[in-house]
Amino acid sequence: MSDLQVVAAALRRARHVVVFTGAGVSAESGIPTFRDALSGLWQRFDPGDLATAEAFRRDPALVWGWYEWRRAQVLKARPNPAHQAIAALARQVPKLTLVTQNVDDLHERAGSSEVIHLHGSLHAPRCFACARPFAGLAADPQEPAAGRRLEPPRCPHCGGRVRPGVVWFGEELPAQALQQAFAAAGECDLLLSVGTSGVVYPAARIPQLALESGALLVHVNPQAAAAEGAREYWLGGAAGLVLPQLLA
Ligand code: BJW
Ligand code: ZN
Repeated sequence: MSDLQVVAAALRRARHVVVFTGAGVSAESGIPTFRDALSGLWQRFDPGDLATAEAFRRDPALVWGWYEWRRAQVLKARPNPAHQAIAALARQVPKLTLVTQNVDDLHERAGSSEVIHLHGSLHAPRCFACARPFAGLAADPQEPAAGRRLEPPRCPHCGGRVRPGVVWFGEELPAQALQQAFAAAGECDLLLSVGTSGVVYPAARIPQLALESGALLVHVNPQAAAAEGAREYWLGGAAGLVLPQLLA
């Protein structure tokens, strides 16, 4: 049996599956990843200038413009066969927990419900000063250029600047989301890790936790993933090709 067949069979037997996704799951929708060698965002932009609270304090218009550029890209994009396969899998197994590091809403638009967002969302900004959610985002942002500065809106309650609702470096992940993800990883029988480089903590502990708790760990990624253990598999290829084959 091929590894694909072994994993497909294990999926059919599994009672609780965790799907853990990263930027690679949205790559085929045209959303750039962070660390891919040619197209990754961190090849073109310095995370220290854009993805920290310090950067926002220093130059809010630079940071806000960059996130509005990314939000406009997501609004134009559509879910791909990988998002759709994950939504379909949830209808086939007794229990599925979907945990994503992504800040887009493509899982939801593919029909997945109760998505656990570890790194927040591009679509849920809040006040940098008082933390109240901000409801006034333009539904149809005119797509600013990648490096275009844009003044963030002001909070209607306190006048503070509105910030993107994402988790920046050095910030805590939402406690409840992280706790739910750890709990699911600790009790699942199979974890599918899809399209993530697995270098950002604490999220990167989730697949390891599943493996340590006795689950099968399956990486779906065109880049080779270390899969040494007897219960660890790597299915090489684009998520939009591999995941539909797993369900077939
Ligand atoms: C495909 C594909 C296809 C392509 N199909 N696959 C040392 C120095 C500094 C900091 C640290 C340190 N050690 C630890 C830290 C902490 C830090 C961290 O982990 N840093 C490491 C990078 C070293 N972590 C944090 O700061 C976290 N908070 C924290 O720890 O709080 C505790 C604390 C609080 C206070 C004080 C002290 C401690 C927060 C991390 C937040 C991460 N935020 C970002 C940005 C979010 C906002 C935004 O979107 O701008 O989240 S970073 C970025 O990386 C984003 C992603 O969610 C995250 C993970 O990336 P992902 O999804 O894996 O993408 P890539 O690009 O890395 O990988 C894509 C993969 O897809 C590749 O493998 C491709 O091969 C594959 N692929 N096409 C399938 N078609
Ligand atoms: Zn406020």
